[in-house]
Amino acid sequence: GALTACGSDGSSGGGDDGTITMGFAQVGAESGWRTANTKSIQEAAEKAGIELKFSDAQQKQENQIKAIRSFIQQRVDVIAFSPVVETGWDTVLLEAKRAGIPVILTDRAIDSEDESLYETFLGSDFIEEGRKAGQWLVEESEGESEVRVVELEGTTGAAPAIDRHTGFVEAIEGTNIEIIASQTGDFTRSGGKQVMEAFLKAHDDIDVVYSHNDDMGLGAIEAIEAAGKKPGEDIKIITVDAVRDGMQALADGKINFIVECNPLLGDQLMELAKKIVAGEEVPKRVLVEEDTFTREEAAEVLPDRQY
Ligand code: GZL
Repeated sequence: GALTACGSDGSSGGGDDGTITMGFAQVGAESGWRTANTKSIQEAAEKAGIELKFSDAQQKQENQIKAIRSFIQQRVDVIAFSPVVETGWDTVLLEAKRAGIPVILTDRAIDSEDESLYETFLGSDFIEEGRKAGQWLVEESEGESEVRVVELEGTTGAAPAIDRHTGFVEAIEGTNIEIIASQTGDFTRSGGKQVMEAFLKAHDDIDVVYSHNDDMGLGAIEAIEAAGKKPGEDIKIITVDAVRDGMQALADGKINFIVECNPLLGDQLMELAKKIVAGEEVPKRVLVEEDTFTREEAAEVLPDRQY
């Protein structure tokens, strides 16, 4: 393992003055959620007195792997990252393990069999988010003959995309709700707009859009309005995240229901990092608190919304 410097009080980890250095490999800047998540991490590091080395991978796995390798070279005290997709991490995480540098997963998970490759995973339960979205639609569709859903999926292979689909399908099982088309919009507004334009050309009987994040849902609104239909009325929209722009569209009646995915993980991340560097035990899985919002609830909370 690494020769972690020991401060005068015998505390392990951190530079010779005890300052902890964290390398953070972020997914990118693809959505309002991601921007809020980055801000939370940077502000929390500042507040916690942790020196942050931050990289933006523009949603490319090879850039995240390069960043992690560079953090290993720089001998940071702890590495944290949000894996853009679930697979392909074992090699580089083994390198971190051999270098004696602990790794924290934030936001998204990996599917590795080897749980020793990371100390903890701090993030949402995406399957539960998908269930909440599906359950709302089931209640909303009581008495309807048939409900046809098109699905705007997040980045292919990403934990939130895989799990939000799984949870939604589980919730609508055995009901009159049917997903007639699914396609990735890569979590971006432009991606959501392009896919929705294609869906509208291919299907003239769409009742609902289930979008894995607000940004793609906002893109879908543009496409629906361009097609002369009323989003939120002719075609209902359900999204996930609850960032400001999504909540405004919800308050305006263009989105019908939003499942919150809390991006403000910064403070919890820095506390976990301090414990890990100090050699303390931490839980393998740390969940974040999050809610759901209807139109009335959005109007209430919008003024105080941090993101
Ligand atoms: C979810 C996060 C997702 C958001 C998207 O925790 O990974 O990535 O839902 C973001 O907005 O792009």
